[in-house]
Amino acid sequence: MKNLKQSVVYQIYPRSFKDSNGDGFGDLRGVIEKLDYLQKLGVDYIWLTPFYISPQKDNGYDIADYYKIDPLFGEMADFEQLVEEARKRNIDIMLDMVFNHTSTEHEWFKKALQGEEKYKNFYILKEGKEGKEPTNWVSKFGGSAWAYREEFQEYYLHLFDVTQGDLNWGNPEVREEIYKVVNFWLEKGVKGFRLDVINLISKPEIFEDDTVGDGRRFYTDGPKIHEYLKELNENTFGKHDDVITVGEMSSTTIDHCVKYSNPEEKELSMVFNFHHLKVDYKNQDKWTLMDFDFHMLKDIFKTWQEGIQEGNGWSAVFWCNHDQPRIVSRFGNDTEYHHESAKMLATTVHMMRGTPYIYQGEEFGMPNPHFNSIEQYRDVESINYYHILKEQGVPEQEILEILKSKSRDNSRTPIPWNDEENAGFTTGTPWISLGDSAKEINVKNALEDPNSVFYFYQKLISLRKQYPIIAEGDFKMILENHDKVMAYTRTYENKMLIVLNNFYAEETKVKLPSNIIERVEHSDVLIGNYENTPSLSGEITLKPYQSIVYYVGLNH
Ligand code: TEU
Repeated sequence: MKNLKQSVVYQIYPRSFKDSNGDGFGDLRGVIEKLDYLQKLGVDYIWLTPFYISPQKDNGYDIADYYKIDPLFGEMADFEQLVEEARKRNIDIMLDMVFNHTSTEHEWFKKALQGEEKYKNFYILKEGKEGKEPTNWVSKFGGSAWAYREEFQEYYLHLFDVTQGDLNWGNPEVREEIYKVVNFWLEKGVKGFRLDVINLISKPEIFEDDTVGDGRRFYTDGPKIHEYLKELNENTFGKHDDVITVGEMSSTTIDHCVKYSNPEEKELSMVFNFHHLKVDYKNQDKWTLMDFDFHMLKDIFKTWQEGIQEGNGWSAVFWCNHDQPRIVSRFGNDTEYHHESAKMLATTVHMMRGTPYIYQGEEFGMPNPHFNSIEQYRDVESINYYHILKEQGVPEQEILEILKSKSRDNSRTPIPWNDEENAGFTTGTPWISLGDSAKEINVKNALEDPNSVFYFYQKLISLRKQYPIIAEGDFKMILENHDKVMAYTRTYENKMLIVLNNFYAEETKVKLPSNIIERVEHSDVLIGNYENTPSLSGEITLKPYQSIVYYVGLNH
């Protein structure tokens, strides 16, 4: 059985990973083709984002049939072969389960529209208030969270797109259906689940206007969330001791996350939170341009790393996923210090307490694509906000700049495998353009260069397996007031890791706390992103984007 704390998960967005049949969309057979590459990297699990039958309004997060594979991605035999081939390489499969909502093309929703009471009760339908929406809640993708349907003579709730109707978890029949889905995939040999926006499933008893916000405080970590998760666990994955789970937690709190992920609670194995990825939002609004606030980033990591540890919970640690811009373009430097900053960012997260997640392309430092026209975008959220910002009178050029740094499509461009036509992703026309760097920053080049970002990730992954301190050590933030360096220690038995990361393109000095230096008996450099690394001393000069991990034996 795999040790969760020593494992690393690799996220695949199949439609952009590798196309095997020339239709321009990546698919499951494409994933099978690249398993040797993933084995070389050394990952333990692959998380596949949704490939089930879907109208693809939200690229598969709008599921119309939980049991079948969308022809875009292949068929069940392909999936079964993928499980088997991955297993041969000691890689297990984690599936993405979207249970907060279904597509409005799901047969439950269709039956509800036809007036079947049983299925109307699968969704959240409410009467309007004085000819308007039942509440003023705002959809995460813009506009009202309610849509009126003539057939219902009522509004239904959709926290996301209008084609994604929220399920009514208060209805035990809905919960039973969900358990069936999870158990179906468990029988196929799946060893992990990523649960999409799972902390939004428990809606309040009473629906009321939010006079201070967009409504999220009423349904985020809602009243019965822990009860629902315990019941889900007990009826599905909890019956298997080799299955891991991760909950995607939107706008959550530490106290809830401890409860979600403390093994004693029997809910989930670990949790994602997104607070560290909002440090470049002006007034918490994503659709603005702002440099990231480094002190805020440090504060958030300190609070979360130390807080979850105290409550005996477990985190999924990460920078990238299919909803986030590429990290090297965001908090790093995708020009002059591309390699250095990609490696530094990798070190920052992989040495933390938690299970690291790598998003496809991150392992060779893939940057944002730098799109220049609205026609290049495909994402429903980006296109909605393009129109919302237009209506607000924001000039076209400014909107394009915002999208260029904030759009979810930044992470959704095809993986460049080599420097051939379409970077070897497809022999057809890719569903979304390749990034502008594909000729230089691609898998082929990364594999040919022994100093590449790829081999650095490979090393980080293997260190985690060799050194228990990386998996088990206590976390403590140090040098909290330093303006350029994120520094922390991990301690385990009589050993310590000292992790130093310069987040800026200038040289900088750090003075290590004397109470640490006094305890050093001997020290080695575990990993660093420059050829020459200074040995450990009270004062160290870090080069631009330099990161160093010291492995220290303590004298007491
Ligand atoms: O994302 C949840 C979520 O909260 C994101 O939509 C996030 O708020 C947004 O991307 C930031 O701008 C999950 C999936 O990861 C996402 O792809 C889906 O669109 C969404 O749920 C709905 O299922």
